[in-house]
Amino acid sequence: MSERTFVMVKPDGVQRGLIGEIVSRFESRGLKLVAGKFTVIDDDLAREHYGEHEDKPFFEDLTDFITSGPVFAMVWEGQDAVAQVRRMMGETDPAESAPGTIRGDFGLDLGRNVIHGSDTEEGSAEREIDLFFESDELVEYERIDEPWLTE
Ligand code: DAT
Ligand code: MG
Repeated sequence: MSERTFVMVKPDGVQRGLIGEIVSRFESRGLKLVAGKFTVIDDDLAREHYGEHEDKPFFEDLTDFITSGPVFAMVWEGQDAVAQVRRMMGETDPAESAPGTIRGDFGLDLGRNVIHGSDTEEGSAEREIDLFFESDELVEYERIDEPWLTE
């Protein structure tokens, strides 16, 4: 089923020049870019975005890090997009992530894992998309290869 997911190149990924590489992987996979925003997250948005972790010992470091520089926030659409993006990202800890995944290819450390993607929990992707984008920032169009991507 076609669905949308929220993805973000984190400040480390931006500073390390990985935006293009990461976007390219999703594009080549056949996912469709629906929205994109290059921005610096403020503290309120960071705390809301990572609200599920507010009681964890790493929460302050996490919100400090995610607000420390620009991020590239995106919405990608496609068949099973939430789970497929998570598979392409690898594990939360780059050290545990297989080569070939984004974190496994570009990261070494749990606290600098390059990319965020919505988890597969019901409603997570919608919640994050709504946090970062207005509905008129989501662009509806057909990609020319769509008929060739799914049976
Ligand atoms: P994910 O980003 O894979 O969805 P998560 O939602 O569990 O992982 O955690 C959000 C981010 O917080 C994660 O990308 C990196 C950081 N993080 C998670 N667990 C951590 C830990 N034990 N120590 C330090 N940072 C952690
Ligand atoms: Mg998560």
